[in-house]
Amino acid sequence: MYKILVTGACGQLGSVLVKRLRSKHGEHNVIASDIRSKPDIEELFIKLDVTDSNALEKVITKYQIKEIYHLAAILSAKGEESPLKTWDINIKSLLNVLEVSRLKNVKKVFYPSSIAVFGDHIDRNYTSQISCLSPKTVYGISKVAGENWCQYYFDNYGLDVRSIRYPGIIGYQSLPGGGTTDYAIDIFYKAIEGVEFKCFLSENTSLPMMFIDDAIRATIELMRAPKELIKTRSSYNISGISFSPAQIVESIKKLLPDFKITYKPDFRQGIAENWPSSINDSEARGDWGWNSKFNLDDITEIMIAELTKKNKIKTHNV
Ligand code: AKB
Repeated sequence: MYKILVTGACGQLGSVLVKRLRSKHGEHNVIASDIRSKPDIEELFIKLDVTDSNALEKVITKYQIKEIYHLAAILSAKGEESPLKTWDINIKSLLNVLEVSRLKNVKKVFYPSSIAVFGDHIDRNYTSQISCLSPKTVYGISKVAGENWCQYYFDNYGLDVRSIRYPGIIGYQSLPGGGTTDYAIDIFYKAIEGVEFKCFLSENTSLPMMFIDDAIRATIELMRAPKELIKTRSSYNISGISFSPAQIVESIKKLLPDFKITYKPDFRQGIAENWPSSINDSEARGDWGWNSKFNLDDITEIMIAELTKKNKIKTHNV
């Protein structure tokens, strides 16, 4: 088995993906890296700044890395606080990964894109893979450029780069990390604490979302699909479910009837209004067999159960 490197391994996707890859490929074949350090993935963990190409090259050479999941990035809402830094980090790190992969004979690279690539010139309902990409955030601009760079490295150097446009991802394993869709995680923390949730989106703003298990499975299925099935080398649309704050509240209230929410839209409302409300993922379904499994009530049930468990452990340890 060859060695795999995950960058941004302490993030929402990374922390779960590392565990899943290790259970599939063996503890010692998956090297987790991040610019931060986090105790629960200390095993084979490297502190790595991917914008430093020499440091990246050393890791790839030392561990003979043959596959990279490049997850390190600054997300949409956080990115708007410092646009130039976001562009610099998101693009520099990707170009380092692509170039070092080309030079060091890395076999496969995974690049996470996002629904943030879409902007105001789309049909927001059931948005197609091939749509006008006119993003309004620096995060979205960096993802469009990133997709094009992936296509370029595939076309010109034959680098086997694969990518997914993730919707908002909902998981209980880590705290929200600066995204516009992160309200749909934060809301569960408030619900189990019995605290009123102040929502930064308005009640009927529907966005594409996905449970973390589906997102991880999509990533692994895409990376394991035979090469000849991968027809899109920029990035694949994938769809899970779509819901608005009002709909998630309705779902939470089935289990926690006293839950309360107030709406105070801020700049993130503007970001959400430029994103699709639902996604057409027929290319991913047709090419490599993508199919999501979790609906909103499934997600609510799991989130409430898991966060309640975590909260009890926290309270017990205080
Ligand atoms: C964000 O909200 O920025 C991310 C994303 C949709 O890429 N969750």
